[in-house]
Amino acid sequence: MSEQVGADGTPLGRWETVLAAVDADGIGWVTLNRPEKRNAMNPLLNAEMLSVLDAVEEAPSARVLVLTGAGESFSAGMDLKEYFRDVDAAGPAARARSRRDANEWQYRRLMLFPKPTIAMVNGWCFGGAFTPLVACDLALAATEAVFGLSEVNWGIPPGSVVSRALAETVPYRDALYYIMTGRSFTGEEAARMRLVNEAVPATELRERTRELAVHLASLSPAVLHSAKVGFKRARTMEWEVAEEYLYAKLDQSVATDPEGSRERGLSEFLDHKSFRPGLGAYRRD
Ligand code: ACO
Ligand code: V55
Repeated sequence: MSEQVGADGTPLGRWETVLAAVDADGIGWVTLNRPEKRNAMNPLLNAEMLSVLDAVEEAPSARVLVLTGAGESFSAGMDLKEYFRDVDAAGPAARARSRRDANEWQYRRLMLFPKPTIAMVNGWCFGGAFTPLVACDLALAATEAVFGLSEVNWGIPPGSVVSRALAETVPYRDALYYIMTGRSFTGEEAARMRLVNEAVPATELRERTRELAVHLASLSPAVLHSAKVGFKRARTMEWEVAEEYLYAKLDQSVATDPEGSRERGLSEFLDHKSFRPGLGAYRRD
């Protein structure tokens, strides 16, 4: 008998603070799940996310990762009680450990994650939540979602790589305006300044995200991986170095792609005339 796959899909494991499941479309939905605390990121969530990312990476059925939040929040940022106050009390070793776990999943693991990643900002998104938001390849938000660099409102400058992530995505004046005023802004404004690709009404967010994820899942995983890592790595390189690196990445992709995408694509266009690459991809199945 085949395994039941419900609307939310097959669970990838059990965690206290995160839900992770792969649905029938191959979408790995990762849902930060402390809705009663607005999905604030505490040390347990940060440690669990490392194991969740391993599970999504290792599941052959998961072709795209979507990161979102349970309830009315994407994430209210770092947990002010458990990540700051309680960790202060536990001493410097505990602080070093909890910073390491947070940064490890929020950008090191996520930024170059081998599968395409989409942040689906369903609601509140504050402070530390900007790091995984920017580390995801693409981002969609509810028009009504509320974002903010609220650090200055409660007494710290943005820490970790939050300001670095802002500098990567939004213009200088917008970044400093929100970092320095602590004022919040909506999903609509986030799309205007290109912090997210697009904002759609909350009622349409999941379907729009699914459509984008299904499209990414239709393309060759090996080619997409090389394309994303190539772009993210080459951003900070000199042109001459980028040329060497991107050619090396291209040749690596062609040499290791288990589907032989390049030869297949050339043949479908040149020999079979079955598709026009300018207007879409050939059918992989
Ligand atoms: N850390 C710890 N607990 C939090 C956090 C947080 N970041 N955010 C919300 N909570 C908790 C609240 O303490 C409250 O807990 P309780 O029910 O046990 O008292 C519960 O979540 C609900 O919070 P409310 O404030 O009642 O929820 P509301 O829906 O009215 O407001 C909002 C939501 C706007 C997100 C508000 O909770 C808030 O401002 N949170 C803090 C946002 C923030 O500034 N985060 C830190 C960014 S800086 C950084 O990440 C380093
Ligand atoms: C922030 C995030 C941190 C931290 C200190 O401003 C500040 C956000 C992810 O960890 O340790």
